[in-house]
Amino acid sequence: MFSKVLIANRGEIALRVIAACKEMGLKTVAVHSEADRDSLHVRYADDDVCIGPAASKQSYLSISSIIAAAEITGADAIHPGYGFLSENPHFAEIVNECGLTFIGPPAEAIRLMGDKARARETAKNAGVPIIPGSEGSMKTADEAAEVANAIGYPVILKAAAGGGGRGMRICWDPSELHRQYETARNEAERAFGSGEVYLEKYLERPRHIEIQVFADNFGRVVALGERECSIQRRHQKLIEESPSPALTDELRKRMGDAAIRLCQAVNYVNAGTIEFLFQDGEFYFMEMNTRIQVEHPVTEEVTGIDLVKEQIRVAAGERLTVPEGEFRLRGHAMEFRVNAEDPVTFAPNPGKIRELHLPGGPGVRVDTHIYRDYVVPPHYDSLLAKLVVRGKDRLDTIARGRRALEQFVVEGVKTTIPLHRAILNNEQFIRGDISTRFMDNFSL
Ligand code: MV4
Repeated sequence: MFSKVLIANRGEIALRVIAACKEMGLKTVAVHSEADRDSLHVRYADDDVCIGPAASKQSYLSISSIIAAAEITGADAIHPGYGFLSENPHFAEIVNECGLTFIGPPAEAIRLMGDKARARETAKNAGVPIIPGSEGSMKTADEAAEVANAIGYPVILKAAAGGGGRGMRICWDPSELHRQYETARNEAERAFGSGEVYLEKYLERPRHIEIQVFADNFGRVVALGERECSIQRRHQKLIEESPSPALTDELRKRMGDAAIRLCQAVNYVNAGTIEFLFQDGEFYFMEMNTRIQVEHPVTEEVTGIDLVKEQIRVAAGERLTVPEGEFRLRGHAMEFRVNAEDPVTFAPNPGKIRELHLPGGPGVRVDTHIYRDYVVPPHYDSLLAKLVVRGKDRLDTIARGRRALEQFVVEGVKTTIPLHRAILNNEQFIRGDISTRFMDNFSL
């Protein structure tokens, strides 16, 4: 086991990793930018190192500064959290080459899944259902038109180096295809440095359902159920829950088995998430995320597994402690992302937290780094807190969510709390009748 873990991140996830380390008896190192001197992760860690100015590029994305911080403090492993360097295969390689351990998957698996067109081909070859579309990425607009004509419109063009909703173009009929293909290529080239695009049939009302997976170095791969993440806006998730109101035990098993096959095909190790689109009773592979995700607590609450501790154990060469045998989800859990944003326009709203009361009591968990008088800096994402509630079933969980959101007080910055309160009173949401289009016609 490691003796000292450096956390290459900030905010609530840095605190989450520190919590796991402390409970495992491991020392911790926080790194921080000049804008994060007064952050809780800096105070809670055993050591802390300032790694640069506020801009992420010069601090949380600075590989050399982070490696130097690890060497100075004698850390033997680095946890990347989510975002920042978490899915950078080059970073994972350098960490390992420096004699440290990257707490995450092998660099090769990160690289392969980072190419969304190759990921799609790999999934297909592993017998995982994919959305009808191109084989890998396409060379010309004519090739794209041929594929589109074969599968029928509408189609969606996606950047192979993109992901998470960036660099996508929907095409409703053949007259648009050539122009959209060129636009997609140019945008992808500018945004990701690669103009490669692939094509899929466009599903008009899908759900986003993802499977949490975990693999160790002894060949064990497990699927830990799903998270339904359809409630999102501008590709930012707002609410996640498990189990999904759309899945049966039979579908859950089939999706889990498909996810496991993909992991085995890429020699995956550590925590990962396979994203699927689900429509009309069918599921299709979309992307794999090779990191711990923001919404991991939802899975922790219904499985009783501490995913971050498992990440650390597996990276240290230990076996997964997940029990063998029949797997089932217990009760229901829901996560509400509380962002420092205008709940109507979704514009970021950084500033000073003047008043704060966090909800608690039965079945309520709040993962957060904020405190009264904390100043939310404008340089990073706007996540303030994750409110995670658990109940015996979905309606029980919704009731608990309403209660917790009523008791949650944040003053000084605008937050998404009022939006969550409204969603929990929406009939369609309560029925579980949701898709990725839910927020299109929802507003306060
Ligand atoms: C799609 C799709 C419909 N059909 N692909 C958005 C995120 C990125 N990972 C892929 N996305 C989508 N891909 C096909 N073939 C619809 C979306 C999509 C979406 C997916 C998940 C959650 C929210 C979404 C919102 C808009 C579009």
